[in-house]
Amino acid sequence: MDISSNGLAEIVGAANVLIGDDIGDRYRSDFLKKHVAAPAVVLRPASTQEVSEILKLAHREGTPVTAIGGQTGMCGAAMASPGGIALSLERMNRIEEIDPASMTMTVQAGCVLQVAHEAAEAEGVFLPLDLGARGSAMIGGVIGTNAGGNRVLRWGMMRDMVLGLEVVLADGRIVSSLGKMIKDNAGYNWKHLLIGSEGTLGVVTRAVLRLRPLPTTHQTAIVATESFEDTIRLLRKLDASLSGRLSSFELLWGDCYERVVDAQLDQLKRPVPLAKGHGFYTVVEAMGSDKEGDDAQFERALAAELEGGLIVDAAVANSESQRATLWGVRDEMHVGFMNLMPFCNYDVSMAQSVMPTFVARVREDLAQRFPNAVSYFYGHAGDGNLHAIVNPLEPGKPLDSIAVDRIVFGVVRELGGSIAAEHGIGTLRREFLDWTRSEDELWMMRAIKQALDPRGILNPGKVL
Ligand code: LAC
Ligand code: ZN
Repeated sequence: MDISSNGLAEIVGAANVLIGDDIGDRYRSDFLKKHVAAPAVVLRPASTQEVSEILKLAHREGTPVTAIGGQTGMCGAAMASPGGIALSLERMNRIEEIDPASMTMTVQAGCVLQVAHEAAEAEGVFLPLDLGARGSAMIGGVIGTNAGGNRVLRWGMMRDMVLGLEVVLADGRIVSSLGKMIKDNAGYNWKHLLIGSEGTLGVVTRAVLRLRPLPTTHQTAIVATESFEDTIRLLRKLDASLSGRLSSFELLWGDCYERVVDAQLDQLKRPVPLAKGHGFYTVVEAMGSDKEGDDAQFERALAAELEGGLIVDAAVANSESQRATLWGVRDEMHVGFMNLMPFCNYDVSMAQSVMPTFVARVREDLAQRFPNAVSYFYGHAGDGNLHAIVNPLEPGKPLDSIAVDRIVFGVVRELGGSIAAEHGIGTLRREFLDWTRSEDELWMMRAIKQALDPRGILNPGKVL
């Protein structure tokens, strides 16, 4: 597109049209730094109206547009097309309203998740969705990927928190449905179609989010179990004995835990919170509002399982700094895997009952094809969502990620799981979408895409 003469500067102001060297790295890559985007221009609109004007223009000219936020995605969905527009929502970062009576907050898409957390908390209310990238991920991106994170077990994924949504469609049409209702069954729920569509069906500009009572207590522990079956038994028992207060259940396979805590001790001087050598380690957290009762309930629940033998070792956080240490094991796992880079990483889901089969089968199949391969498993076991890190360790050869994908997704498919639990499809998983979705499902997706974006300008090449 001809950037100088097409009126973009009139829409967003010259200072918000970035070209050439002014396009910083932040607009060119995402969390994994696997992808490099080369947009012709970065535009930073300040309002929904400006987004609409940009899309009208792009639609007329057939220019690709990729909405971008905090760039913490992991599948390349926010990598703008070469020669296209990167539409950064960063200036649309306002919290427009917090309505404690209705338990909602209305935010613009460029608001950083942690800023939304803190604003809600300041009003005595709670936005439950949380993830490691909270300090940079923006609400629009979190909605675009339907992000999950560490508290899905109790409060659900992002889609469970979006009550109202405003989007700009490919032709510039603004569709605004910023209601505050939990229940709204008037016709097709287009909102849920847009959530998780990775910028391919519309650009999210504002949302009404559902809030919850702010927990005033939290209890955090790391517990060891010997078998996967025991771990899931523990999950079910704690869910019941903590009266629904169980908020996180983050599992690490024993060898994964060892690798991470060794590296964290070495590099971050973080003490190892629980002795190594057990089969499984889980960061468990409960949240509540009963200052006297909650700690006691948590300790009773853990003590019962220690006594009963389900838990074989445990460390309970007695202070905020101990809590941070325990969560550090999980939130900063990458420290343990730096020297395995580049590696393949996965976010798959399946029934919890087949998870041990999944791990065993992946390891077997990997060993056959790549005799030196290493694989580590962890994840949101409470949600049936596992992460895997795999390096085939073929010195001197480039990473054969497609071969590893085939192995991992082959097992996922056999076990009836999903190849993309929470990170989305982007470009990284696109070739495998039909391993997890039927022809008819794909037909339906294409029909929707065609109807909403007939010229194919919205984030082309992503998802489908
Ligand atoms: C996690 C991210 C990678 O759970 O989804 O650590
Ligand atoms: Zn995750």
